[in-house]
Amino acid sequence: MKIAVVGATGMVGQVMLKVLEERNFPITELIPVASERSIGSKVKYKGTEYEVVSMQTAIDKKPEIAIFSAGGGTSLDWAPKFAEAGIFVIDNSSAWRMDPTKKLVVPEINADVLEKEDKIIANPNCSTIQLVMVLHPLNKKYDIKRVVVSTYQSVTGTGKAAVDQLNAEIEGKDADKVYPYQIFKNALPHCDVFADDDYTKEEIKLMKEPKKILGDDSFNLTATAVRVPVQGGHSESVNIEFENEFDLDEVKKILSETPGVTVLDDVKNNQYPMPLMAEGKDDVFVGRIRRDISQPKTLNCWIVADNLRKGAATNAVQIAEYLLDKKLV
Ligand code: A2P
Ligand code: 11C
Repeated sequence: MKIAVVGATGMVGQVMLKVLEERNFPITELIPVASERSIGSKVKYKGTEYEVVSMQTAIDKKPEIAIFSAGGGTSLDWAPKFAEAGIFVIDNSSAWRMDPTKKLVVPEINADVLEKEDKIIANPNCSTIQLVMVLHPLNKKYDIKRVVVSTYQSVTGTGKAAVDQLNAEIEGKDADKVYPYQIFKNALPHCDVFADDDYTKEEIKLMKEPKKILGDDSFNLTATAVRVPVQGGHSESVNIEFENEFDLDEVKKILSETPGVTVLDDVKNNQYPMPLMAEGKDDVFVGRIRRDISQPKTLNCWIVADNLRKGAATNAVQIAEYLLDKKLV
């Protein structure tokens, strides 16, 4: 299978190559793509160097699948051109997620919506993916009424330039600022740009995408997204109100039996998920699972995942694996 990785030089693109390699995805030809300024440079895959090519060259090589992680604008311009050439696009940007003609997929939850005709498939936002991995099994059992989520997001979610800003600030060097303020020793209640009603676009993604993935419009979500000086993954404090009563031990059992979710919840021994332990792992970790004592039928929990892996690259590669497995490609 010929695979193009669009944005191969970027933060997610690099992890994409690693995940494809680790999962031994059956690649006969790897086609790395980046912006014009990177054409001719090299990326490594399975110990071999591959030359970065242009978008058009990639289309001309006719890969079966192109995994895009090069920003929304690039996807809007180029994904339709790949699709017209018969190439499946798995797009990691926000460009197509809420388009009613496109599927928004977390394989453990709704891969079965995919059909041969779905040439552009949207990968959800990283903070959405880790959230729905926990919401989905609980929604099936107890029927969610409302979710309140506050995020603590890694700078890796913004890309390489943000990691450079944090590292430069740690070292006391002059940094090119990606954020409007210093991020080291700080917390910015500001992920992505401000949009409608004074919410950020990141918060809007968190409020809209879960309903589409779960295929359930009957519950509501509200979100506050915060950038913190962390690199290993995104964390989320989540308050979930159900329509039905739950049993706490049963909640833990359901989550521990959910593929792709690991329960880490032993407060007597200080065991709970953290970005440092989630970094480099594919699972979504959940802990601090407890009853909200302020109101009935309500649960609090803490969800952490490596935003570059399950939040981006791993989820996209799992979609590609599904297409292959079901012979859709
Ligand atoms: P480049 O390295 O040439 O800038 P990050 O989110 O870590 O900043 O990475 C963004 C990725 O998207 C990089 O690989 C970047 O390539 C790529 N990219 C940005 N703009 C384009 C574009 N117009 N066409 C193709 N790739 C792009
Ligand atoms: C962040 N969630 O951490 C973002 C990164 O819509 O795909 C991914 C943005 C997106 O800032």
